[in-house]
Amino acid sequence: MGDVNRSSLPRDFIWGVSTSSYQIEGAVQVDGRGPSVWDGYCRSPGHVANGDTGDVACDHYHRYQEDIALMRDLGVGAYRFSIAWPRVLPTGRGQANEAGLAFYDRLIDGLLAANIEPWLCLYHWDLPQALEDQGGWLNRDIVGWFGDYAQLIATRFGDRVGRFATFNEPSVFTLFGYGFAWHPPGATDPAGLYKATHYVNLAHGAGVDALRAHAPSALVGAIHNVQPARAAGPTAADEAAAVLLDEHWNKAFPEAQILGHYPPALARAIEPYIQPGDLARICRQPDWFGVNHYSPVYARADATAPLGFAWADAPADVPRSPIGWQMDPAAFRDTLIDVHRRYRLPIYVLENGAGAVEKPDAAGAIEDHERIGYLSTYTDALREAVVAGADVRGYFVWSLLDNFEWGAGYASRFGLVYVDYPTLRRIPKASARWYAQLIRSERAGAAR
Ligand code: IFM
Repeated sequence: MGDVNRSSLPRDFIWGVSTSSYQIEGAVQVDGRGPSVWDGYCRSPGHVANGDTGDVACDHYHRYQEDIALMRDLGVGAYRFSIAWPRVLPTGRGQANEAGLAFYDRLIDGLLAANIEPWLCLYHWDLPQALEDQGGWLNRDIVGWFGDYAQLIATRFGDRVGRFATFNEPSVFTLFGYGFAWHPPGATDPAGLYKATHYVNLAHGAGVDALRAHAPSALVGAIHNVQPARAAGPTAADEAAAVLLDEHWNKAFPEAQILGHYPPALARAIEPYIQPGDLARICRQPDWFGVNHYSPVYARADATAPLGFAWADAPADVPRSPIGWQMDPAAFRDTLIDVHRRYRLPIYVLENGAGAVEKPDAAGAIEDHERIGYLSTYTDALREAVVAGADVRGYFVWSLLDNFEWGAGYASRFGLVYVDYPTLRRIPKASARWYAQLIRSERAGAAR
């Protein structure tokens, strides 16, 4: 798509960074936080590389001021983080934990003082274990529990937070948790997957209602992973598998939440769990659409697989990031254009970035030129999407800091800032300097 210059972006375009609670906070037993499903899952052998846990992570709970200072140095206009549900409601419902809420007060106030807009996500996968013990996402009562939690958060922080998201990547934690056994609760249970999908969608609807009722001036959305779902091979069976993956990965949540229906195969699978009025409860016009995007995903036919398709790797000859994820900026551009055409909402890219296995060089620096290359080509692709008409209004790098990368533990690093885990020292990488420079020049361009 040729030459696209910086001025293609809207004047008030937001440049930000993202993180999530379990991946950075640590302090899992501090100030009354209750256990989350990830605390137990990490302790169960074989689930997380190297036996890593989020017990300490980046110790952001105690070092949030230093992390805000890092964001100020980057010059970001916004920071997307998530609340740890078990930190504010240790058993998931009932009595709130004042110390946990006070931590987020301090974080939000610190961000505002640094002129950084807080974007608050209610759920980035750390379900309170006490709720999992009552069935978790397989118990329809969780819809009400989530609504109550959303009310608590909106009431407490709605005076200072203008952007709320209900869920981050709902298709990842449901598909990996109930379809592929890669996340808690570690099941391969198609019926569970379809039930959980529907109850998460209902919880989204309840969450939007609570946020709008108790934080009426806030703008509310959800954050979806959206990637082209491709066939691993040229057969019709693989093509059909890719269509199924597309429904599960890209459409299970936004179609129900924004268009009011499930895509065809999922509609049949979820039908037993749908009660009259459910789709109306789920379908709430959001104020914006959050896109998380890294690379395309692949499926191949497998008649023996519980979901009728198997996860597949990208073709061997594609360009890859240092941790082996396909790099395909054109797919990012096309995804943004598709999301725009399909949902007609303001789009914010709330995650994009590259993972690597890194350590400082002899001079103590992290010269992450491959990440800079990734970010540079992907932000160029974003500009192309805007020129093609996509209403993209912000871009947030995943992630501010290296952090706990779920099943990969601490081995995969996505941060603009390196974390030396033994000492918890933060070292901005070359990509942090690159991003700060990009933001400065974009701001200067917008001011002209
Ligand atoms: O670290 C994750 C994040 O929690 C959700 N989106 C993808 C990131 C990289 O794997």
